[in-house]
Amino acid sequence: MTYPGITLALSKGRIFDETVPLLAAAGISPAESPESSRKLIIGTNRADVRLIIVRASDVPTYVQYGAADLGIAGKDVLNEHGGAGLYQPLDLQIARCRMMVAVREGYDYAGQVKQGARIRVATKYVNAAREHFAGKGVHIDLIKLYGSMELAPLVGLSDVIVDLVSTGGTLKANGLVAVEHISDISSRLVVNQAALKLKCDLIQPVINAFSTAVEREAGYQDQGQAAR
Ligand code: PRT
Ligand code: MG
Repeated sequence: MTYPGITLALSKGRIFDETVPLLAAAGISPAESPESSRKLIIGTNRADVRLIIVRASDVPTYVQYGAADLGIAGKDVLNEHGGAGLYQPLDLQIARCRMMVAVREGYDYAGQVKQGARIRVATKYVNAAREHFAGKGVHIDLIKLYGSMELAPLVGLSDVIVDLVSTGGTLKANGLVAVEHISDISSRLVVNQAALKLKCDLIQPVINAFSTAVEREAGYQDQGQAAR
């Protein structure tokens, strides 16, 4: 039952895809892709490292309870989870996007907010939304959704949404516009604190390799900017 090596929790899609190069820097390559395989436990080229594939918002939970030793999760997810029991040693700078407030084109957001009216906010990110509007002194009715937030203002479920934006294509396709930037989001490495002590000889080299890879990538980006 107890696995002697280390278990890393990942979600499939953008986080898995952007983690593969970091794993390669640590000498780890997944035996299969979660897109083509239905397996939830994926082996690697190393007998002492395995991956588990979970929903993005479940990653902190697996690591918190020690079912995974390490995980990779967006700052958005960690903010909603609360981060209890998790050591967060690294900002991996992957799966980057922005947490934004968006409304239907033509909606007078500035006017509504100034009036001090109660606005209805639909979002999956209730902690982030509550903090943001509390900071502005705006009263809100929070409507918790689990996805497709863009629909809510279109069908009269809410006045505004709080959602993640990367290209802006989804907002545009649905006649919505971003009106406020709440925060920049990227993914973090999270580590179970007990596992870090017990399996330090296995976990620390992975943290170090990821850290070096992130610094190298940042260096490339600086060079790219300098050349421009
Ligand atoms: O899909 P599922 O319900 O399982 O969970 P999830 O949506 O949280 O997971 P996933 O795998 O889609 O995203 C994992 C992490 O990637 C998130 O927790 C974020 O930290 C990060 N990330 C980066 C994003 C985006 N970019 C992003 N664009 N997560 C979601 N989106 C969505 C956004 O919610 C919106 O619906 O993409 C749409 C907007 O994209 P653009 O390019 O049209 O602006
Ligand atoms: Mg998604």
